[in-house]
Amino acid sequence: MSLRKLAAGNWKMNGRMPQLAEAMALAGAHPSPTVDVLLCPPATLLAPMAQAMLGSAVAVGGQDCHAAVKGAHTGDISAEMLVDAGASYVILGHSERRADHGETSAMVAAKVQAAWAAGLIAVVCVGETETQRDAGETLAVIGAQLAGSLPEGASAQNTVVAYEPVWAIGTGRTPTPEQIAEVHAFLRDKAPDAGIRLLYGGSVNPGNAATIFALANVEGALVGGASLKAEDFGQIIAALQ
Ligand code: G2H
Repeated sequence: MSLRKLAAGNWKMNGRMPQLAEAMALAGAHPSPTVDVLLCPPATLLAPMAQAMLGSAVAVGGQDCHAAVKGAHTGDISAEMLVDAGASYVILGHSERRADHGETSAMVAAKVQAAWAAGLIAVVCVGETETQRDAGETLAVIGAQLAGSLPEGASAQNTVVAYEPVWAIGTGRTPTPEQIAEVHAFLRDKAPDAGIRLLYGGSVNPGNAATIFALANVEGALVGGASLKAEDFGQIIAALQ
């Protein structure tokens, strides 16, 4: 049985309390019988957003978690704390975490284990840099990231994989449909469970969403900038239906 498509909004380090109203408007305006909707706000908004979404079909998620259950890790947040706040998903291994915080695939795999243990669905990100693409290394890089970031036991129930080419993130540039299709076919082949949902992420907007979602093996999107506007994100959700 294939799972529903997933529209995931990654607010990154954007959004303060006033944006909650937008999120609530989104929950009310876009009930979708066929698409799972997920919002991943900054940690400060997680609990109030989860509270606001109670009774709606919109799930909330974290943007990272620590691999440990608890301890002396100043500034970090555990998977169980995300659950306490109302999260059901967590984004792990985003390229911004890999770049800004030196996260390796082994570190990501440890975080995925922690997320699963807490009952969270892990949204695991992979993607090549422009230099790697130009060198013809795209599939090798993505294959290594996937194998290194997913522990034994990854399934459609506990894992989502997002392909996010680093050079397409926040730049307004997107790969060609052929490039996305090639990577997603590769991910479908390499993913340990054929039911794992495969998202595309990187400058998804209302103008390009339909073309991307029409591609084989694209079962949703991880959306950054466009998820900050309820109207734009609503159009992206609509394009997935
Ligand atoms: C890629 C994406 C969200 P944006 O990072 O994960 O961001 O849509 O702004 O490129």
